[in-house]
Amino acid sequence: MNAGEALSSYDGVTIALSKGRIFDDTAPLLKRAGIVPLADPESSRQLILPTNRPDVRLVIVRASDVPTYVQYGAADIGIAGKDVLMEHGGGGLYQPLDLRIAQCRLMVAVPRGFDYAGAIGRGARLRVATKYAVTTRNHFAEKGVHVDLIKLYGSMELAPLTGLADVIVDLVSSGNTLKANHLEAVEEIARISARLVVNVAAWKLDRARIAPIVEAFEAGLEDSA
Ligand code: PRT
Ligand code: MG
Repeated sequence: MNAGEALSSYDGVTIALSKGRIFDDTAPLLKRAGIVPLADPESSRQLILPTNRPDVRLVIVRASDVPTYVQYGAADIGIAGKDVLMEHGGGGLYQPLDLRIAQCRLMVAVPRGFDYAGAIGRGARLRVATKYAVTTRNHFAEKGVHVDLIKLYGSMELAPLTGLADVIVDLVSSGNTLKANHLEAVEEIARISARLVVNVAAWKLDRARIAPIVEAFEAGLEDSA
């Protein structure tokens, strides 16, 4: 058996999550669930992290790749922001728990002083820069507002400052990033927090293996509520 086969034939539970704020906020929940990673994803180059429990391992992926790993069953469970799940569409995913971590809001923001309501009232066509193309398109379609969507992969705040776009759609928590870039939030699209997601097929066909982990997370949430 080669190393790849050995890894893909793992018969414990695989949890996919991203490093950074999702891992930082999930670590205490994992601990309350009795799961302690044996390496720190910030300093380790390992992408598969063993835990104190031989039947549980973590895989470290990009935040926006978490739903994909779980959808295709490469991970049984994932932790992802609602922003990422809305953009992915949620196919193949069961979403049993709101973990209430990594909270923020998905907002429309404009340069300070830009008359957003006026522009919409006049039926102006807005240029909107965002990494949330699907969610943004849906939001403005529901409002009946015509937009030209400009897909970016980061630093949305720069787009209005350089004339790339009129408005942006981005996550806001403290509001400091908007303020530092002379932007202001004008509309909330969604309240965001991280969710625990489960591969739908694994949940139906292999619940005895998965449910104890989901229940341990749930119990940890109740303890802290
Ligand atoms: O970095 P990578 O491209 O791999 O992915 P990512 O940027 O999506 O990952 P990461 O780790 O930055 O964010 C993971 C998840 O954390 C997101 O999907 C959200 O669900 C959640 N989250 C919560 C946030 C924030 N709060 C947040 N404030 N993600 C990003 N931000 C950014 C925001 O985009 C903006 O640039 O922080 C800035 C605003 O913060 P304030 O405090 O200045 O308002
Ligand atoms: Mg990031």
